[in-house]
Amino acid sequence: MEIQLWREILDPYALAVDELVVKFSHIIEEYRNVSAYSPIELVTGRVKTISSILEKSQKKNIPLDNIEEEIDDIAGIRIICQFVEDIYKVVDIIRQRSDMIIKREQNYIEDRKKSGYRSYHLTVYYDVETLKGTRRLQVEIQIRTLAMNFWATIEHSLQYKYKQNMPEHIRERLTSAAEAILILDREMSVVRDEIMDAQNSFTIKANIVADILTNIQNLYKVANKQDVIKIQDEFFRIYQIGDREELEKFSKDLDLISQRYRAQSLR
Ligand code: 0O2
Repeated sequence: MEIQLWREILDPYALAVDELVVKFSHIIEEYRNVSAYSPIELVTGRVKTISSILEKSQKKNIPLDNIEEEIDDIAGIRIICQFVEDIYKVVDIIRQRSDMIIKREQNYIEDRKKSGYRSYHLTVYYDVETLKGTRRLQVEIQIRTLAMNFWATIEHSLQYKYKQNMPEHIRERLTSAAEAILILDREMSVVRDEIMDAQNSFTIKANIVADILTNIQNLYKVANKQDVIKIQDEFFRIYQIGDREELEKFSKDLDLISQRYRAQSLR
């Protein structure tokens, strides 16, 4: 096939990859903007090289006229997460979107490959707008943890180096490394709960502080200025200690004080 024809075929896939990388990166932004933990750590994308497409079509006996239908990873997105739980969260996020229609799901985490490969694969239909109109393309989204990605990247390079002839001792090493990665992901899942607790605690504390500040601001309108300054100093003292329970107690006491002042001002 002529190079120009390949360009015409691959161009819309490049657009799909660019758009999807922006969209998934924006999800990270949305989480960060509300100080929440993002299930997506990193997003990358690539269009399969011509030689890799030809190699796959030869291996799978796919006629060149059918490559777009039968090779579903011409456009590939890779989403890297910190924890296994995040992968399922990302799958849910994708399921709920209207701009990606899931065609196929392959859960190589539950059902890992003989090689030891683990990852969650989604093949989705995604529309791009071109000069010739709307094109519905297939895109493969691979979702995996940092640890799974580390293993897969190394294994992929070794596969490339040795083709079908990977020495047995290297294959064995890779299998035991895959086992170690599995254990690492499980260990990290335990830490994830701790991180979630810390994040929740952070959000709760931020909300208490916001309530206190609103109350103090309102007190300036109805209470004696010297009294409010004393309350404010006490707040700064407790805030510096950083104890959430103390802050909670202070906030409740302040609610009562505010109610009393409000009642007085209504008399
Ligand atoms: P690339 O672009 O070089 O990574 P199927 O349609 O299921 O019959 P297919 O299309 O090969 O067969 O799908 P599969 O098996 O889900 O693999 C798709 C991609 O997953 C591969 O792309 C790899 O990126 C990744 N993958 C699958 N198995 C392995 C594995 O054992 N080790 C590693 N490192 N990656 C794997 P390609 O086609 O290899 O191309």
